[in-house]
Amino acid sequence: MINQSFMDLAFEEAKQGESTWTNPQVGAIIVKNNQVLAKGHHEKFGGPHAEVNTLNHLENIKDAEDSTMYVTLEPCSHFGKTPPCVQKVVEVGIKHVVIGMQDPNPIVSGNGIKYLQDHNVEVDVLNQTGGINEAYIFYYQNKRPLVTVKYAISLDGKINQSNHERTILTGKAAYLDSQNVRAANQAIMIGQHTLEIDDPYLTVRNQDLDFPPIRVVAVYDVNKLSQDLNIFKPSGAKLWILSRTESNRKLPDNIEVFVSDTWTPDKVVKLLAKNNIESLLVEGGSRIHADFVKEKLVDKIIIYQAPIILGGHGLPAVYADYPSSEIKFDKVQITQLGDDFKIESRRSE
Ligand code: AOF
Ligand code: ZN
Repeated sequence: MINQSFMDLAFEEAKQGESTWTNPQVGAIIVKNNQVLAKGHHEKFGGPHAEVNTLNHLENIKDAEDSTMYVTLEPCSHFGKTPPCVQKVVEVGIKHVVIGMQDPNPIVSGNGIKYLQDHNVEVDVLNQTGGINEAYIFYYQNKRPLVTVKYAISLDGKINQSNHERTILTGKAAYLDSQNVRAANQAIMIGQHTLEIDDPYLTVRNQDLDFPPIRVVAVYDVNKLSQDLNIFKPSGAKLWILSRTESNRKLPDNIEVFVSDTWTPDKVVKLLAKNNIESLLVEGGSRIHADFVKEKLVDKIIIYQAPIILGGHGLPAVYADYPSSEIKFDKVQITQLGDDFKIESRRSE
């Protein structure tokens, strides 16, 4: 018998994993005679998997015998940073494993289920994500990071008062939310114009992260950037500079330069995919947005809209020099944040 409320509990456990970086959030519950005997989740990148943590939380490991494990993701079958969880599950005598979803990671996908079945463990797969691991799932299904484009606009759809200045449009609640959006992504990217006009740090300031997002800037020539830019201030966050030239000076350890003749969105996304980066937040400006729209590399949008009309010569959020490139979005969510609105939407399938 399968009890959905136990799987819901496992998803709640999974969400407590705060520092899983490119690893998935995973939660597990051990149930016997309709009683929850133990709960656990994957706590930290590189640390024990949820299944093992849960078994470790049992008062007596013998209680696992003939029990049911509810686990949000297919238990792993590979020797990675830790030994395979399926071996442990079989070894302790669990008789039934209820799985939220098959692991999209090809190293495991289906192999964990097969191993369990081959060892006479009953397996059920519910095909539920619990609303977690959006980027993880996307990355393995599409072999590239999930790209979110994020910007703030006025009521007349502009991101600034003029091309040469930064305009702060939204209030404190939107600012705090945007910090959380940064924290939820593994890389944040801007173009050269935004780098020079806005001079951002691109760091997450409202929380202390074990793995802050990698800051990615696309520029023409790394050697022509002012050393006074905030992005060069000492930081625990990595900085990847995508340049057309090599750097002619030694840079601090947190900075890496990648060289190519052009840095099209496709190339950027491939570089990130090669480095196992599952999510990218593109934060401006309007030309880089246009580049991503042109290549249809926008999977999500997050817009903060402020109750102000700017008029004048400000830029639109997507400033394109091509006739049209339509991308449709759905699953629109609108939240009010102070006086501003947050509009969040996923690209239509
Ligand atoms: C996790 N936590 O609770 C489970 C995972 O890098 P490794 O060796 O820790 O392996 C990561 C892979 O293990 C991950 O992509 C997924 O396929 C599988 N399951 N991973 O980090 C967990 N159950
Ligand atoms: Zn595992």
